[in-house]
Amino acid sequence: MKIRIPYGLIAVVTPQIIAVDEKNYDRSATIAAIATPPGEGGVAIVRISGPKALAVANLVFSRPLGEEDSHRVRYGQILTEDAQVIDQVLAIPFCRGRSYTGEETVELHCHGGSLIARKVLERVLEGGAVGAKPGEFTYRAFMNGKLDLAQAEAVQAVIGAKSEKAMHAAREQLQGRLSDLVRQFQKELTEIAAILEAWVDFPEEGLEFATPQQLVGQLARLVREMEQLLATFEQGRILHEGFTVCLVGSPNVGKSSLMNALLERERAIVTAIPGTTRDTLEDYMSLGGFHLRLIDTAGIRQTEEEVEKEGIKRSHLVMEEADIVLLLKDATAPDEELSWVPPKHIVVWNKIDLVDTKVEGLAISAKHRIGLEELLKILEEKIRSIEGFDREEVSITHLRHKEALNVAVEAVLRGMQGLEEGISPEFLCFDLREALHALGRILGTDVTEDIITEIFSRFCLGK
Ligand SMILES: Nc1nc2c(ncn2[C@@H]2O[C@H](COP(=O)(O)OP(=O)(O)OP(=O)(O)O)[C@@H](O)[C@H]2O)c(=O)[nH]1
Ligand SMILES: [Mg+2]
Repeated sequence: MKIRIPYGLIAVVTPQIIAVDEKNYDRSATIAAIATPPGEGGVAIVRISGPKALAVANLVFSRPLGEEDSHRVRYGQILTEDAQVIDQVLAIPFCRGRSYTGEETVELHCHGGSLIARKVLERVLEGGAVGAKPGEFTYRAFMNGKLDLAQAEAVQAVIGAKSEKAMHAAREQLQGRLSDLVRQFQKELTEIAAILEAWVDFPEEGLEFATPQQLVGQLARLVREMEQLLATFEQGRILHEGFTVCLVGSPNVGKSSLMNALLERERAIVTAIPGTTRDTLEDYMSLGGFHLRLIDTAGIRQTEEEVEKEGIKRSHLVMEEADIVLLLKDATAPDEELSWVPPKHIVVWNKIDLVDTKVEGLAISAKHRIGLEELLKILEEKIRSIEGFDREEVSITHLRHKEALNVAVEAVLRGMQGLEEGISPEFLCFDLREALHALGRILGTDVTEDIITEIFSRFCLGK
């Protein structure tokens, strides 16, 4: 016999936004914005979306546009109220919801001057559209079921991706790989919850569909899979923020020289005076498709000088947060003892051009660019050794997703424990529902409007 999923549970897993009252967004309005970046360019796009998109376009465009023009390019002019030409444009209507937002949309491709684009937008606003808020187009796509929340977040991640790897991960999330996995978790949890609910309703029949041991086994497997996904947060974070490499050492060992050598430009001040770098200094480079965040720091030594002291304090702070610390040492002074040791560091001997004897370990010359390839190779290996980078698995990149998954894991673990202790199935259902709700938050089925607003307000205008 097949188990029926009770209605209450279907409601939990059916995509819908539960607590959105849309005080920040008004979906009855027709919105418009310039969708291309500010500045001069070949083309600028003004996007109009909403119930009156075609009507607004028809007020400002020289040719009538109808539903039969959907997905076709129409050439014409944007006209002022008294028929003066503002610009020659291409208009593309998207009708019957077949658009990014899932609403009637018209794109106007005008000349790429920022003034022209603004004039066209102003005219569109005169025609009855209202200016869109940041992310409002994607918000509508989300509300119209074109994207779930994890996918919507991926849109911004795709736009903001700073490395090949980050773009790949974001694209996967946009295509719904993370969402599919979360839905799979939801489906399995729902089935188990349904069995438990049947048990609540018909206790005399006992657990007809599965023994408590079987259920515990299934839940344990789910927990393992969710924990595996959680473990990818580390790589996700690195994709998102970059892998932080911090250069530390005593004054004058060549940290700033190495920073410049890696960046291939004179980013940091280099002098023969110990204590040159006072503040932390950061910049980015790419390595093997990864995004590297390099931080140069003030040389660490005993000092009473106030500015330098503050700089050294910052060196210590940066060291604690870095993914890897390059501890630079001067090969001409190999016996120097340090009174401090950074966490997870690699020792790099610099200035090997000045010593005749062979130096053990990783040895470079920042000034003469010797050994840099070896150093970069080691750094790349370090990044790749992080859990999951080699396997092409789905990763989570947002703290929000991590927190939701954590809640789900905790709830399922509580449920499992309850099952083992023979607790009444009502309580177990409660735990599983909590897990389902938490998973729903990743997809946006169970989030408050504040969270939604927070997410979309981080988007760029016109997206
Ligand atoms: N011969 C040689 N000199 C180097 C090398 N790397 C750095 N130097 C020199 O060492 C001196 C100090 O270099 P910096 O890069 O400013 O050293 P730093 O570690 O940033 O020093 P602070 O900012 O004072 O902590 C400069 O005169 C550099 O030209 C190297 O590989 N070989
Ligand atoms: Mg320096």
